[in-house]
Amino acid sequence: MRTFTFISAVAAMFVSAAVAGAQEWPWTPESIEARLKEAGIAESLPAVEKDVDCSVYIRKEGRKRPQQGMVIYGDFIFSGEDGGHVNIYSFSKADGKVTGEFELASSRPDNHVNNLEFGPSKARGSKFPLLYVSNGKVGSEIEWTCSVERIRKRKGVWSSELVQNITLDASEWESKGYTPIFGAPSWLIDKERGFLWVFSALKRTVSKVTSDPADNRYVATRFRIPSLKEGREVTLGAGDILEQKVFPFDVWFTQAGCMKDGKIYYGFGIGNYDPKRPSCIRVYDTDRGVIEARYELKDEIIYEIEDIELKDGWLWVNCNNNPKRTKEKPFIYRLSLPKGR
Ligand SMILES: [Ca+2]
Ligand SMILES: [Ca+2]
Repeated sequence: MRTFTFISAVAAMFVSAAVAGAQEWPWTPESIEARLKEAGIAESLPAVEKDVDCSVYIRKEGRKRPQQGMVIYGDFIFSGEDGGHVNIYSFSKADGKVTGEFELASSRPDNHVNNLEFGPSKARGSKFPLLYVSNGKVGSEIEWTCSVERIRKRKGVWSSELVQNITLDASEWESKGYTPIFGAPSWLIDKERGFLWVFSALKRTVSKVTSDPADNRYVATRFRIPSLKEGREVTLGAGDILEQKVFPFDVWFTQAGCMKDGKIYYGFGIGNYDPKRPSCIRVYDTDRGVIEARYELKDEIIYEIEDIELKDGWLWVNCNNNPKRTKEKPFIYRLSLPKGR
């Protein structure tokens, strides 16, 4: 088992290296914006956020695999890793010490755990809300499935139980008049309004597929949050779409994020591994259908943004780094919200 996990980890590193290294990405943030202006689809882009307050909040210990989705509930930071391991940290102590850990019920080598989200309220039989796990691994047989899990802590032992799979069926979106998505749905919970959103792109965001950023779009699609009474396996298709909003493709390399009251806070880029694909955050206003704020964070966030939480009036940005390139432990940054709110 240990050998198998090790081989998977090595394989995952090669895949990451192939994605980050071999592929020549010809666009910079500036040239993408210039191209969108030329194509007449940059009218609604707001100015880049200035004077951001950004600092390292936690240096996380206990890393086993690449850092991915993160959620915070009360004083508990749940930080997911590729494959399905979750480390728990104290938000108030901010000392980076692992206070607990468990494997997701959906843990498997091709579960990238790209985005973690909590449901709107505490789950029955748990001190925590239901956990919504986005896979995010293109080509995986579970790429289109969100695993819904119930976390338990009993006598100091953490565990997680699978209570539902939500699978997206996008086959009829286009024929029903919606903008289709290429795959890798990122599942977001709008806790304030009680909806489940799927964030993805029209085309896969690699240079082979998106040779021209003017041809791609980011797509946010709203659904109900399926009740557990709907069963263990739920499929959401075109007939379940409540609303869809389509945004300009002005930034590359989707990671993950969170929602609050109709707004999507989403991270992009691979940090300083490639100056053409630096750390960026966008805030999408799904009511108005516009990008509300743009952060360009190449100097502030040097590592790869993985997930974002909004808590106590700040954004908390979970990052991954490459242990071969730095001795630093992976960071969680504290970042100021957009101004003018
Ligand atoms: Ca990621
Ligand atoms: Ca998230």
